Amino acid sequence: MPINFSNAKFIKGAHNLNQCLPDTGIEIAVAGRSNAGKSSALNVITGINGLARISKQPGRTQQINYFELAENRYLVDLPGYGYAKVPPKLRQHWDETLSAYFETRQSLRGLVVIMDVRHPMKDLDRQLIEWVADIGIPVHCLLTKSDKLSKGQAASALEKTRAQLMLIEPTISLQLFSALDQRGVDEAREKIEQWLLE
Ligand SMILES: Nc1nc2c(ncn2[C@@H]2O[C@H](COP(=O)(O)OP(=O)(O)OP(=O)(O)O)[C@@H](O)[C@H]2O)c(=O)[nH]1
Ligand SMILES: [Mg+2]
Repeated sequence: MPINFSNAKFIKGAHNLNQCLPDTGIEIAVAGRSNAGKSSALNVITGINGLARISKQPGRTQQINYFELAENRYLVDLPGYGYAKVPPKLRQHWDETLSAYFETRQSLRGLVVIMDVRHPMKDLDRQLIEWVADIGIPVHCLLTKSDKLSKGQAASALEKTRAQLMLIEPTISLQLFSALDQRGVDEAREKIEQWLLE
């Protein structure tokens, strides 16, 4: 039974662990710096324009957002990190909540880390990837906004990042992506589908 990404439906947003969906399904989470292009990637992967915006709250509210793809199969949009204007208390809340999420969530079968191809592997990206890989959660990286670079520049960013990821955990996969020209969308869907059906 292949996954039909265009069935994605926003189910709920959670601010605390006790508001999360019951830990009984199979889910793939998406994380990345604020403004990296997470919402845009989710929209082109599902093919639903505005899907990720549905859950956007006014102000700087951030949430763990659940999108149902099929029975018991979910995409989870995690709060972005690295946004300088987030109040320290809120940042601490998410640091603690997401640590607990990664460490305890049985349903979580893979993490897609979204990075701007022009600035990959910032400190917070690296910390997240090292930590999640250490827990044993599979990681796939999307180097997005690749439309902003020439083919040669993008290829060299890909190889440089691949070498850095190899040193962290050799099983981490990565690819070029663009929400603008939809480069890499099929490859991203394949990875997510493979994890969801494993
Ligand atoms: N050129 C280009 N622009 C992109 C791409 N993906 C996202 N953008 C732009 O980057 C900006 C941020 O995109 P979002 O998808 O909102 O990023 P986000 O990670 O969801 O941001 P937050 O939810 O605020 O953390 C927007 O202006 C997008 O139009 C891409 O592949 N190519
Ligand atoms: Mg967003």
